[in-house]
Amino acid sequence: MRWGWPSGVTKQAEEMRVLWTWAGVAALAVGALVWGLIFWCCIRYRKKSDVLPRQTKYNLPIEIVYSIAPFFVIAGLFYRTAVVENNVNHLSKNPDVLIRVDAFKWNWQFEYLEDHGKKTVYAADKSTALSTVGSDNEIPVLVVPVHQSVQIIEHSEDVVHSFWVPEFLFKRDVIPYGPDHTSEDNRFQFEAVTEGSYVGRCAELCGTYHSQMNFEVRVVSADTYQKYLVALNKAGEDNPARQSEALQAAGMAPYATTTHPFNTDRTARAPSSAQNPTGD
Ligand SMILES: [Cu+2]
Repeated sequence: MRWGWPSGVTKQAEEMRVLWTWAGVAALAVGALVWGLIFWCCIRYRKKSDVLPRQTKYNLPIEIVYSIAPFFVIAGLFYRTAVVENNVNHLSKNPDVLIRVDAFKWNWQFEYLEDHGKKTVYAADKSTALSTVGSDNEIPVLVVPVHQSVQIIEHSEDVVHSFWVPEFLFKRDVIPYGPDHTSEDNRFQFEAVTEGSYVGRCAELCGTYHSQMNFEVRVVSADTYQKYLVALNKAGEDNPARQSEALQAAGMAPYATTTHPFNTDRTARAPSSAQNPTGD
């Protein structure tokens, strides 16, 4: 039973769904009790004659019970919410995959920093992380392995953006902290459980082309993910087509399939391509 809760594709989204379902069960239980008491009173104490019934007031035990009972209901809801929230915000010391997301007006760059504790760097230049960046006519694609903990470090080059994947049921603001970091870049972590392609969007109004600041998340098998990293390395650092070449080499569609460049219509499912920048 999900009672209108959208289906997510991460472990975290499923935890939220469970909280929602049980909150619904609790609400229905309270509802059943209240409806039951109302109908019981209506029937038990309906008017039977013109004699004025015995008048009662100030029942202290009942008043104490109905003052304290809601406190326990609220405490229970609060506790479960706090537990799920902590799990959703949980960061492991050693996530399986560490990726830096750079947001800028108006696109995204994905840097694959670490894979199981090992730095992923271009073989030719051992200091640069494997990365891809979106452009006016190519949607940036973030590839992550299924059933692995993926930690994201968010970094903004200019203004506030927000990393949002509707199917993750999650978004997190990307805050620019400037050169003298007064705080740390936002981090979050997820574990995807369903392979597939999911559209991602910027969810914080960030300027003229905010609505076109889309990306795509590909959740793939661990094997395909490894192939993708190898292919990225092979495609080279200065190759403008490295993303599409690497996606294809790893056996995936070379361009985003959930969104088009310059087309924010979420129902448009035809593949985007560099040759078709307007998406029509
Ligand atoms: Cu933005």
